[in-house]
Amino acid sequence: MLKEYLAATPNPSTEMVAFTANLEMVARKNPQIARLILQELIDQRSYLKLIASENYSSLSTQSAMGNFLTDKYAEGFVENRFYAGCDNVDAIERMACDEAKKLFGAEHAYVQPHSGADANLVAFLAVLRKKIQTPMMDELGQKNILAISKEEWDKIRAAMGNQRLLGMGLYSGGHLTHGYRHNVSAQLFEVYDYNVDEATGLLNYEGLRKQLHEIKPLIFLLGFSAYTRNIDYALLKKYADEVGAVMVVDMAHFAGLVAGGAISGDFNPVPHADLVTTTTHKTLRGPRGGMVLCKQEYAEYVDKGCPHVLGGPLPHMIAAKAIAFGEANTAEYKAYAKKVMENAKILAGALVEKGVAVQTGGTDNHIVLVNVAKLGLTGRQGESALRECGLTLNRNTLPGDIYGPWYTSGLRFGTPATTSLGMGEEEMREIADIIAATLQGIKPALDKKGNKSKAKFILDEGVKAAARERIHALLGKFVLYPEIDVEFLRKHLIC
Ligand code: DSN
Repeated sequence: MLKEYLAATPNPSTEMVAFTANLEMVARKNPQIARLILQELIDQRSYLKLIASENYSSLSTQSAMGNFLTDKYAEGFVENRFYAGCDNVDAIERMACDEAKKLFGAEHAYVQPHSGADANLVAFLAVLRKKIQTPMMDELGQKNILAISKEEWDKIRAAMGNQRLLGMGLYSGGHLTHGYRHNVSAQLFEVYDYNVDEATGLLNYEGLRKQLHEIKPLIFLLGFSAYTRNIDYALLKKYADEVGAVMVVDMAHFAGLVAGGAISGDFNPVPHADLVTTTTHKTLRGPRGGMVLCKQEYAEYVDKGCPHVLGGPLPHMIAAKAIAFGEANTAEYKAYAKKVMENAKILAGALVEKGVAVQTGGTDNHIVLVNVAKLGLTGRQGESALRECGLTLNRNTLPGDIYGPWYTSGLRFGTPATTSLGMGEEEMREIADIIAATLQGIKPALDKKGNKSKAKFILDEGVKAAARERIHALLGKFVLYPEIDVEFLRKHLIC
């Protein structure tokens, strides 16, 4: 393929050469995988990405993660490895940590977590270890956390005393790793949750303060997967200090907005929280992975994430994180972060104008939450119908959800990916119009007894065709990775 491309192209682009060579090498070993990689690009170009937690990383970031760094074991931490020959990985990891500290103004950064869930575990274990170093914990420290039996957990709990965690409830927008009963966080801690007001969808700060005083948690966990308003971390840190709680903020969703300065001051958790966890691939637009930022007093505990919690670090992913952090520390990225937020506000406002019920009436970040139960639909019906129309997004539970976590009452939209493509106000209004027309053009299907289905729906064919055409036109103007000539690759991909 590469030879044909070079022969046919007077001015070949580096990106196309690299991608073609890469795909050709994959195709030599497994053409089906090569085809699926290409198909993923075709799909991502064909559907409008409104998943709030997804984005498009740069091709430079992707190149940094696809190489022989993957072959190196480097358990431990910079200059304290359990393997020989880690000089290059040390340099890469040091660089990634420095870039992260610079980007977020953090005292300390740990870039090894493989995901946001891992980052949360590293933070939780760091708090536990710093607070209470017990012989029991040391003994179990090397054991896979999932292999610790219930009896052992009970002993650890008894030895450690206060192990309460206060986190945001799942229906209010909290994440599974914030104490959901089927997640290991619920086994590590005695979990309590706080919730938003069902009528307003907002956090109640005085209520939270009261709960903090009643529960006196070891960890006060903030952050969310689905909440659309700014949170005053400066104020909540004062409340946490009143009861001696360690404040941990999971900023996975909005890290990119913090990095770009679009979320700042009291709403930026980094200067206020004891520890901050994040993913690196959502608004931050880096490779798939996680990270912990913390105050210096937690550094030595956090840096022991591997081997305490994590498997061996992934040096290729750490290299890609360093590239992405550098990309985020630019004026261009600052403008991007601001635009992500502006676009979300425009999208929310335009949906409201069209009679769609937007939770809290709008947004302060990149997320827009819509209540489709008010249109007589489930989130599942809305999600599937919109996908048929060419929009990808996900259903989401809402406070007091009448349909539960599988069907849900809500839809979650996000603007990070469309903004990466370069879309702005005009496109947000067009997207809102398509969403509203689609949601208003669906009816739940009826079963034989006349009961409304929670999954099946009837979508007007005319509405669907019109929506698809409009999405196609939008995506034709904002092409993902325009340097990649998909038609050429499809034609030449050897099967
Ligand atoms: N998948 C992420 C989200 O969508 O919020 C969190 O796990």
